[in-house]
Amino acid sequence: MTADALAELSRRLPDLRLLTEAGDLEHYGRDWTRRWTPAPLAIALPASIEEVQGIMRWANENKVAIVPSGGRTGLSGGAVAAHGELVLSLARMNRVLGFDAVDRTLTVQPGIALEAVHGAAREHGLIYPVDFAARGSCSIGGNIATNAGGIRVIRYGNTREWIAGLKVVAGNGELLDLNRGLIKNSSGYDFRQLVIGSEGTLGIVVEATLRLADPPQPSQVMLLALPDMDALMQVFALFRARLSLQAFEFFTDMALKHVLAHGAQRAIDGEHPYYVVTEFDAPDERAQEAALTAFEQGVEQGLISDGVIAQSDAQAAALWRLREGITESLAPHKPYKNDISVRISAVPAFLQEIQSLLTREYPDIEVVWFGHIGDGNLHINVLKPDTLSDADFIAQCEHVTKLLAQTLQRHGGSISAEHGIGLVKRAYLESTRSAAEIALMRGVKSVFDPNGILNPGKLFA
Ligand code: 2HG
Ligand code: ZN
Repeated sequence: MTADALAELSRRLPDLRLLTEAGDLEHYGRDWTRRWTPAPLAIALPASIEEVQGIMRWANENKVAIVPSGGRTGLSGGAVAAHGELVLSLARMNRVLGFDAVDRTLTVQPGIALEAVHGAAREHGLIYPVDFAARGSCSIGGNIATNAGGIRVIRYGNTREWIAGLKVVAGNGELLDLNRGLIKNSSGYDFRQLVIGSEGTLGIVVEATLRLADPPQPSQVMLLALPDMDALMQVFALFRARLSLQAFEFFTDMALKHVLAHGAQRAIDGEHPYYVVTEFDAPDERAQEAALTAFEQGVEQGLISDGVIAQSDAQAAALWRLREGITESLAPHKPYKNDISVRISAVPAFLQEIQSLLTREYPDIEVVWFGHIGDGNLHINVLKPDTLSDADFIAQCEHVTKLLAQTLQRHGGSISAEHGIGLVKRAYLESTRSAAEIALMRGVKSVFDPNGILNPGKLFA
C-alpha cells in the first residue's frame, strides 16, 4: 500500500525529489532530541509551493501522515518521524525572494537558515532581531512553527512579533495568504498568529515576510559572577533600571564546567555558583560609565563577586560562547531537557521551590540550569548518570517533569517557553493550558487538518 502510494506520488509530481535510502531516512527522521528511532516512509524535498500542495492533496487522499521538517534543531521531538510518516523537508526552498525598503520587510522561503536571514537583512543595513545559538542550522520555517525565542527576546520579543505575512498550505492542501505584510489589519481572526507556534499541526509555512529593524546601538558585553540565586534577580533589576539591555542570560557553575571542558575559555577565576552574560547599549562614554557604576553598585551591595567587560569583538564573542556553547557541551551526556517559563516577578519564588524540591527528591542527579532569566525562561537539563539505563533515566526524568509541572501550575508558568510541546512535553500540556483551551485547540486542528495528517501525535495525542 505505502509503496503504491509513493509510486502514485511520483507519478503525480514527476519532478519531486524523493529519498528512500536508509541513511536519508535516519538523517531526516530525527531532530536534536535523540530519544526516538527514526522510521519515516520517505523524504520529500519539494521545490515549490505547488509541489507542497500536491504532496498535501496526495497525503489526504492516501491518509499518509506528514512531518514538516526544517533544520531539525528542535528539542521537543516536533520534527521526529518514527511511525512511517512522509517527511516533508523544506530544505530546498531556502531562498530570499525579495526585500522592500519602504515596508522594511524581507520575504523568504521557509527552508532558509536563520543566519542567512541575518545576513540578508544586514546587506540592507537592517537586522532581523530574533537570534539564538542554533542560528546556523535552524530554519525560519521551524522558527515560525515553534515561535522561537532566544537570547534577544528581552529587547525584541519572540518570532511572533516579526512576521508580517505568511503563506501557508493548510492540512487540506489549500494555500492561505495571511496578512500580506499589513501593519494594520482589523478584519477578524488572525490566522497568521494561529499558525505561528502551532508546531506544524495546522499547516506548512511555504513563504514568510519578515519585519526588519534598525541595527542596535554599539553595545558592550559583560560577564558577571554572582554569589547566590537571590543576587541574580537583584542584579537584573539593577541593570535593567540603569542600562538599555539587549540580553541578560544566566548559567550555573555546573554549566560552566561542561562548556569549559568542551573548549571554551575561562574568563573569571575562582569558583562562583552563578554567572550572567549581559549585553547592553553602550554608544558613548556616558553609557559606558553608567554600566561601570551599575557594576560597582552591585559589588558594593554584595550582589556581584567578580566581572569582566569585553574589550574587543573577539572577547565579546568568547564571553557569549560560555553561554551559547552550553547545549552542545551537554549533548554527550544525553540530557533530559526542560524549557519552562514563569512571570519574571515569579522567578525567585519558583526557583527556590523547585531547587529545594529537586535536592530533596533527587540529591544525586546532576541538574544544569541556564537560560534567559530576563524573560523568566529557564532551561533545566538533567544529565544521565552512567549507572542508569536510558529507560530508567527517562522514567526518573518524567517524574521530575511531573513535579516541575505541578510547581509551574501553582506559579502560573508554562511547561514550554520556547522549544514547543512536540512529543516530549505532550503529557504535560494540561499543566499549562486549561481543558477548555485544549478542547478549542483540537477543534481548530480539525478545521485546518480534517484528516489529521499534519504532524500527528505532536502537541496532543
Ligand atoms: C538555549 O537557550 C536553547 O541555549 C537550548 O534554548 C536550551 O539546550 C537547552 O536546553
Ligand atoms: Zn533557550
